[in-house]
Amino acid sequence: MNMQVVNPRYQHYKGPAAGWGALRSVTRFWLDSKQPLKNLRALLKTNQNGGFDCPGCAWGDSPGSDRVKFCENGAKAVNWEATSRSVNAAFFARYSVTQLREQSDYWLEYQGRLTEPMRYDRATDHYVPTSWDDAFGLIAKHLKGLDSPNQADFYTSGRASNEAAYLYQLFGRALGTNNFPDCSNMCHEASGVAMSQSIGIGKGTVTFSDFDKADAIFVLGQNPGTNHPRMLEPLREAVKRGAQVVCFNPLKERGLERFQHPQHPIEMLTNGSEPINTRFFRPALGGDMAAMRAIAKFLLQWEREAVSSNQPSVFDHAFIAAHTQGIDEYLNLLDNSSWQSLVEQSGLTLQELEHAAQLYREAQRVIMCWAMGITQHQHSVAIIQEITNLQLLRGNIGRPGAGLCPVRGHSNVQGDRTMGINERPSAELLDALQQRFKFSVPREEGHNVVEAINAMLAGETRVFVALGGNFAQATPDTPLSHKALQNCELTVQISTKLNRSHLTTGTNALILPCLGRTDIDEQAGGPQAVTVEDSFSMIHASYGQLTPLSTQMRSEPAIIAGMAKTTLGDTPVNWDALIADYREIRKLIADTIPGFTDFNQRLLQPGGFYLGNSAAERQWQTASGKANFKANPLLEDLIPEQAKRSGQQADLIMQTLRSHDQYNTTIYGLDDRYRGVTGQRKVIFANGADIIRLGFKTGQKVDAVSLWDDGLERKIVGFTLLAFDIPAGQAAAYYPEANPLVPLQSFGSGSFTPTSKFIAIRLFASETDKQMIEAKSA
Ligand SMILES: Nc1nc2c(c(=O)[nH]1)N[C@H]1C(S)=C(S)[C@@H](COP(=O)(O)OP(=O)(O)OC[C@H]3O[C@@H](n4cnc5c(=O)[nH]c(N)nc54)[C@H](O)[C@@H]3O)O[C@H]1N2
Ligand SMILES: Nc1nc2c(c(=O)[nH]1)N[C@H]1C(S)=C(S)[C@@H](COP(=O)(O)OP(=O)(O)OC[C@H]3O[C@@H](n4cnc5c(=O)[nH]c(N)nc54)[C@H](O)[C@@H]3O)O[C@H]1N2
Ligand SMILES: [Mo]
Repeated sequence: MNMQVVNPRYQHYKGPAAGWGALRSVTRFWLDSKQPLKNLRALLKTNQNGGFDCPGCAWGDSPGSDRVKFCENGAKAVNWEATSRSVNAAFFARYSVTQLREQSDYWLEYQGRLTEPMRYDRATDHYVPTSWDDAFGLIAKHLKGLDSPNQADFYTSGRASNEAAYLYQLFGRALGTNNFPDCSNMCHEASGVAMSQSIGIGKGTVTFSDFDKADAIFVLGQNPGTNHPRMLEPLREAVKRGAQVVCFNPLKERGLERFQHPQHPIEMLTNGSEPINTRFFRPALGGDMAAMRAIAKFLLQWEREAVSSNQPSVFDHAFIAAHTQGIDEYLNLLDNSSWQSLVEQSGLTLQELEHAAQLYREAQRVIMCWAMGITQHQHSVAIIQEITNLQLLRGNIGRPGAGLCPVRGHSNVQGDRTMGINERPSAELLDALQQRFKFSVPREEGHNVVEAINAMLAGETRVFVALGGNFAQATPDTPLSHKALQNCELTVQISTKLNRSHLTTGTNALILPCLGRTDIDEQAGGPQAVTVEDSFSMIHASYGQLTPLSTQMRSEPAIIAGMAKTTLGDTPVNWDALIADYREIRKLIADTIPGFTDFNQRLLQPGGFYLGNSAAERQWQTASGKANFKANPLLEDLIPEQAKRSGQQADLIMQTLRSHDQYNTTIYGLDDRYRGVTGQRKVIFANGADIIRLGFKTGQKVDAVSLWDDGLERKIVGFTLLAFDIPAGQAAAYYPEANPLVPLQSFGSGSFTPTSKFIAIRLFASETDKQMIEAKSA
């Protein structure tokens, strides 16, 4: 997997998910890390007691300590972090920032780990070495020079540990702001918003053991074969014991079809594989709300038939009476939703919808899982509330084998929220902080990601600090987001690897190199553990295993404490003492965050501890004290008004998604094995019939523009059009290459999440192609 250029290829992939293909791929990445033996030792410590938490996804660990607990893409994440290549002062002396900007995202991260603190020198357009003290001094000077603390934004990506996140929010709030935009704003925000309103808690209600008990597992808008490979095992086990695994996905993702277990020797030797799903439905983009509503409408019809013929009820009346409110209004809405509108919007036939409803009804215990195909739409909050309504009808929340499972992305994104990384913090959290630390806690709401970009563009935000992530590439409307960062007086990136955000500098800019999950974190009090929370609300410790590449790197908590101490002095805490021994941070967490009493002691439990979930216990922390049926009207038209007002007709509706060789904006390679794509990422998948209808040929280079009414041209150029097994009218392209098409103002109602899975686009024969042809014929 050297940075060699492979000829772009495109060929149907016939193999199963995981299996030999995965093993081959892991081996390549592993050798390429340049320290294969060290990394093998590290890999075997992934997700083990006394080892580190996988920096990949937020899927929980299977109980039992004898199992290998990493997957192909977890191994890639580990090898990517644990490389021996370094991006140091010599590297930055060699390349100017302008030169670096010419390189691909793939090339940038491939250069290795950031190993020294660097300051951007505008005069020479180079990053130059700086000391930690000078870096902290520059940050303090800028923060103290603000007219209001709300002129600073503190971004967090979801890899930060609980300890780092807690200190970060404490620092920001002690400074006086709730400006904590985070990757969650672009990810599962809608899940948190929807579930908080419906069931009084924004987190999944199931744990690992529920997957062994469910009669049906619905997987909506998720591609676990690539993004949560460890989830394939429980899905396959479920199919084996006769449970239903029902997928809703417009794409027949390989990882949702067949699975070869990399840790089952017989399956590997015989090249056997097992099915992952029992039924696959392919809805329209954004069609899941209508699909869920149709299932509920069938249940209502069958419930009425059961009542009139004295058959057992379809609804769980005891649960509904004791635990919910709002059912009448909801049932009215079901009666008033026409079958025709549900069929049209879902993109599924009435027969398919009825079949899905039967599968749902026949299962005594149902788990609903979902990810980005559900959360990145204009009406995501309503879609998730419809999923919840359905579960409430049959009492499928708060009993074994049933519940809601928003499958999180980043390995600690859920924990970061628990620690208070939230631009709209609860009064409970703010009161607890005020009481414990005796400073006047800011009560005003802060910026989410979209609001932060708007504030930077307007010149209201002057300092931008990022605890990880790649803000420049992860956000929508790329050129605008870049302009926003460049508008700041100071941008600070606390990072492990070089990315485009480092090259999209404010007037002043800093790169602060930090330790990653795999690195040993040695402090005055000895090597430190950090903690994380997975999608099942399990909290456990993570111990780095590898010697850091450079003594100049610092841990995230140490960097935050350094910024805080230089800016605020020893208030509201003695920052140095917290860094000497992270148990001191955990004591503060125990004092202020519910559920963490005796934090340090409970961490000693093998496998960690369960934080608990009120809804799982059928306690509803809503205003009504009950679980709420939410009667949201169906959108009349999924295409937003603003797109229609552009006066243009969309050719296709496009979603942006992840390839198999990437972790968000981190590109590990140019292949997408399960979709048959090799050596390229600038592709647009479309239906063969659409390609003909629009007058193109498969393999042709095209440009795409998106429709919006603000007069800006949003365009991506020179993408190869590929005929793919995708429903008519739809297209798909990779994130982040397609992000310039997502309008900043196109976000979910109530969630502010960019609508990355629903973009109205038009296609044109590529200008780059035309220019080439003209050049040739000249
Ligand atoms: N290896 C690897 N692991 C990862 C990540 C990674 O990039 N690489 N990213 C991590 C992060 S932060 C996250 S949030 C998760 C993301 O995990 P996923 O949500 O699985 O990621 P996406 O690639 O965005 O896939 C979205 C899926 O939803 C489908 N889809 C799109 N629109 C719709 C729709 O309207 N309805 C339905 N039913 N389906 C739809 C797409 O076809 C696709 O299969 O993975 C995490 N894990
Ligand atoms: N169009 C479109 N846009 C999307 C999405 C989509 O599906 N489509 N998905 C959205 C989603 S779900 C998410 S979560 C966001 C992701 O947004 P981000 O979390 O901001 O982006 P990442 O690509 O995960 O960040 C990668 C960078 O994080 C840094 N990093 C890695 N590990 C560590 C660490 O341990 N500590 C620190 N300090 N830094 C580290 C490295 O420098 C690396 O370059 O993107 C969103 N954007
Ligand atoms: Mo995410």
